Amino acid sequence: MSNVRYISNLTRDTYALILAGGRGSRLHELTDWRAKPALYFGGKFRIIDFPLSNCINSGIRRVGVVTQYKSHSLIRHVSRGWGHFKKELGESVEILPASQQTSGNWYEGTADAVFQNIDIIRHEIPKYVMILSGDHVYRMDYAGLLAAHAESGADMTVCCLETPIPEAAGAFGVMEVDEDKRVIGFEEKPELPKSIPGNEEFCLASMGNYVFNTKFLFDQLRKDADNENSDRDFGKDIIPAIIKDANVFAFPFTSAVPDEPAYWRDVGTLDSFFQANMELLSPTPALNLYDAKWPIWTYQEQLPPAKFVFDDDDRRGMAVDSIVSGGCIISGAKVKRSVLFDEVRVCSYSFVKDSVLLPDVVVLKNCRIQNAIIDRGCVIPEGMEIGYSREQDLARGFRVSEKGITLVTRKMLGLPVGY
Ligand code: ADQ
Ligand code: ADP
Repeated sequence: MSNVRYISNLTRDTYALILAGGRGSRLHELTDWRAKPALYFGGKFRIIDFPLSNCINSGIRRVGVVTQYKSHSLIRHVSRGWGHFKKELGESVEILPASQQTSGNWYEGTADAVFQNIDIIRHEIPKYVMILSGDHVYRMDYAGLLAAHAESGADMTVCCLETPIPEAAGAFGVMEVDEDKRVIGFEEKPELPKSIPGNEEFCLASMGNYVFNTKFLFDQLRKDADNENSDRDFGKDIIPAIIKDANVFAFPFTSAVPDEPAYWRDVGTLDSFFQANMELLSPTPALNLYDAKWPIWTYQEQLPPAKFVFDDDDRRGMAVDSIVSGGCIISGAKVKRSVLFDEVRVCSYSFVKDSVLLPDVVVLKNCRIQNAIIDRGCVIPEGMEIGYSREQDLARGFRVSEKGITLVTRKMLGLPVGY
């Protein structure tokens, strides 16, 4: 089965479609002006870089990125960073915005987003279509999934993750499988998920990643398009409708890199976004961005290296237990346990700890910041304290999350909109 030639034929015969149109409403103002897949992550990446890198690292070289909601920065990023593939070599990363294809309408649900691009997929003549969520940070070798799909004789395969029941309730599609991993039940976001027999605290959650035999997929999408009562969604409509008559199998999510833990994070809330960024600061994080075996590719600007300097009063500029990206300058200020994206400036006498600062943030003098997410381009005025008093932060119009993380955006600071 693990015959390399066999697997490379499977990956060559696959067209991957990354669904990247989601709103990410639980991220509040962080996704007011960018789609969730365009959200920054890990010092120099955006979420979309993870599924795209997984495709490339798995040998899948024909990829479509389906966009819809607030797609400007997503499209800019994908075209700058992923636009260099050579069609002549059978490689392409294409952006597929809504309103371009069949009906001229916005995509209704996820199935409609694929349906409206049937002609583009058909043109590629793939044997398999892989539909991937663009909303999650994870490392996955899709070649293993394809091999399992081909071997089981499935019409469709759904990736699944054993998930604690309280986490899955109301949030994920949950499936039941038989001893051969055939899916025999599927409920979209049930309030009371069915547990895994013998493992009562966990259920099998869908990761929103699917492989279909192409013809089977097209047949189901056409059938669904004729059904007036459908929401045109894979989880709500397509999967529950097909499991009785078709061969649908579950594929348990496994690590992309042998000997390293499997990594998957839903960064759908301010707290989980913050937490997943903070985890990267550990000396041995579950997601090792320095691993040359599974590189994460991105678009990066040409920037000078980060700089740490004494200020005029001879105060040392320093950062410890932190990720500091290109173009940053820390002058006479201290940064601790924080993630600083490109071109952040922290000025004299300021102290930043346990925080995520997105690109182009400027922290002026004498600020104290902790437990905060500062959105791109914010200029923090001299002497401002953030994250020290919930009441003070709320009074200033900042958002404070359930777990006490303060979000600051340009708009909240009264800075001009747009960037
Ligand atoms: P949801 O989490 O609700 O459930 P959904 O909003 O359907 O996810 O989005 C799935 C993916 O499609 C995301 O990457 C999103 O960005 C994108 N997307 C959403 N609407 C889109 C549209 N109209 N056009 C283009 N792209 C769009 C799904 C499944 C569940 C499963 C979870 C796993 O329905 O069964 O458990 O994903 O996260
Ligand atoms: P990113 O930081 O993800 O690159 P941008 O800051 O470039 O995102 O914003 C994406 C798009 O949204 C840009 O076209 C920008 O001008 C627009 N935009 C951002 N913030 C606002 C706002 N508050 N009001 C109107 N448009 C905005």
